[in-house]
Amino acid sequence: MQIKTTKDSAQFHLDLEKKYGAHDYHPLPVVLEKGKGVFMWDVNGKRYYDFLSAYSAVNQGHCHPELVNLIKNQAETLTLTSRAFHNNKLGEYMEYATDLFGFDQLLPMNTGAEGVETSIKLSRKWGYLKKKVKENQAKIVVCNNNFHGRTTTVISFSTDPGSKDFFGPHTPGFIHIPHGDINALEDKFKKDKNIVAFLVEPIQGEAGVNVPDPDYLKNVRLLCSKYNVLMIADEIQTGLGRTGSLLASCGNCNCKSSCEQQSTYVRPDILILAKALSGGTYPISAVLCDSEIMEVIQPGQHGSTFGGNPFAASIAKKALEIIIDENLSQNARNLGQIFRSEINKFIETSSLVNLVRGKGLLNAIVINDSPDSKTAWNICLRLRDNGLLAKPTHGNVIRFAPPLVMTEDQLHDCIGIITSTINEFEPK
Ligand code: IF1
Repeated sequence: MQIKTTKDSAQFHLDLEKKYGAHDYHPLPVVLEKGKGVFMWDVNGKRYYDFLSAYSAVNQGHCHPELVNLIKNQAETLTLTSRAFHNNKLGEYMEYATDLFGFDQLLPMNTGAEGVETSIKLSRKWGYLKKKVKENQAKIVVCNNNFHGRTTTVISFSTDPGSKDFFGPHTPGFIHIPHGDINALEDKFKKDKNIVAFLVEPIQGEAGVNVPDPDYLKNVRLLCSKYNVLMIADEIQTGLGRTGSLLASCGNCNCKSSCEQQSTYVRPDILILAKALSGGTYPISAVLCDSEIMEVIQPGQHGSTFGGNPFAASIAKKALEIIIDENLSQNARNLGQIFRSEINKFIETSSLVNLVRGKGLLNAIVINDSPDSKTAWNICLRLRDNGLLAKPTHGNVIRFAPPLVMTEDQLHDCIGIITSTINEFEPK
């Protein structure tokens, strides 16, 4: 006789997902039920530090009380009108966000991939109407090992076979260069006058937290201006305080913290935000640029059912205010420096960890094992048992990205869990 699992058992939920759900993920075996701040609890009441933040969507911490209260109020007031009509939240959000990041206008969408698609459409049409590129000849430069989402045009320029293969025919018009290679970028700009944009993650997250040279983005900015190419910064994962400043690239952001990047201010032509733009409560993305670019989209030429709804607009404005009011960029910078410093000390005596890299609270460690080994995965399973949730990116890289509201004491607690867990795997 099959023993009936109760609804509060993890296995009950795992079985349902396995039977009724697409198998498009390979999650760590843990079933979560509650989140608050830096913590999540599973269905058995076990508490975990969240060291992934839903891939940097929960920068403000789980269920931030100000967001929860706002959501409760707005949910019983007005959630969706469609853009067929105006609503009383969108304009104030747009004003706040364009002032904060220093751009003329904002186009509201929902997912990050939609934001990236929007930036591609804007760049192509700007190329045709303003740069006078011959129609259907526009090219966009992208980086190897990029991750910009999973829609068919976006995966068309992925270099990851798992994301791209068997989803063709792929959208043409993309040129690949190595991330961080400024000479390769200029080489392409010199050779192809049909290039209208360069789409870049300031730090490549999924590729394993690849941090370019400090002056890379500044040089990208100079080249894009020199060759009349739009610089598109995909800050969906690196933005909103994650890397220790409001944005990893753009400096014109009125951030109140003494941003260490003051000297390397870079302002892209198009800025894409998502994830923490809602504090992890709702899919919200935004594309910001100046009017000279935004005006190529005229009424009826782009949009979405939920883009700019009053529920999302009110959430996004509050989510941004929390980042500024709670000085989360500064906290991320301070705690990130402590994290890398402590892990570097640990590395001195570890044979398993090669290096730690990152900026702010977007970090990763590289495990000294082959990329196809199970070591990183097994370490994450033990981290789970020891009360901390993280997940490998590609192969032997483990990404560490806690909510930016973490305290220094909590960080030291987590560092202790991470180092003691890795020690369990050190050769005896
Ligand atoms: C998954 C990865 C991270 C992003 C950047 C655009 C998007 C993302 C820089 C698209 C989304 C998410 C997608 C999610 C897991 C996660 C992820 F592992 F897939 F690659 F963070 F690194 N630009 N990243 O990081 O935004 O459409 O998802 O809202 O698909 O598994 P989205």
